[in-house]
Amino acid sequence: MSLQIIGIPQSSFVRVVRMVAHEKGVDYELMPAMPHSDEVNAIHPLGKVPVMRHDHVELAESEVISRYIDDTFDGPALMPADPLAAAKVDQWISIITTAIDLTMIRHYVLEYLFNKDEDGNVVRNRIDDSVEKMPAQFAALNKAVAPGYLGSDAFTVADCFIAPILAYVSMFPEGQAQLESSTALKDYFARISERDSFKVTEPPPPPS
Ligand SMILES: N[C@@H](CCC(=O)N[C@@H](CS)C(=O)NCC(=O)O)C(=O)O
Repeated sequence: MSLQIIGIPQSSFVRVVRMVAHEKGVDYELMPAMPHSDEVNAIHPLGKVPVMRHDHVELAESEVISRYIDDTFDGPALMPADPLAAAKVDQWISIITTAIDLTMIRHYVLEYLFNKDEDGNVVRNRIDDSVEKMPAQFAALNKAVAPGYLGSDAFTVADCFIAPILAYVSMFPEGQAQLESSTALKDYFARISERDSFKVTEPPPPPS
């Protein structure tokens, strides 16, 4: 069976694993499915996307899926061979999944898109909390791309994790302003945006 990636293409985490597959040159079938749908619940114990299926293998969690694809298929290695260099990349993946995703996607982008009051206006409290956290996170990312890629001198899985987040966060005013003033990160994101893996995984536009 070919690789199946299961989850809606609008999900930043689904985009991560799709970018990994494209970077490896692996064909896959995208099966759009909502979080908590039967297909997803069958694989992820908490119903989150992405999940994947490959022959008899079923896996959940974007980092695990990314590693499986990187380790299982031929194609360019997306993690450094050197253990310390790999640990630096892992460190960034962890920071992204435990902090940056929360600030920039869950408590900012999703708030702008889906949390409206009865008059249809955006609810500011959570957005404002996130906006306060953004300068430190953008500054850290701006510094971390100095070697050329995120925490590395070569393209890795960590770049697949941050690119979908930068794409979404820069669609909204405070995120866009932060990216504009983070010179190295802006240049880095412009380079990543030129990669085929980024272009072909572009999600459908968010609801207005
Ligand atoms: N730790 C998970 C997080 C995945 C995640 O939060 N996916 C979102 C969509 S971007 C989701 O399924 N949300 C539904 C939920 O949290 O119940 C991973 O890395 O795959």
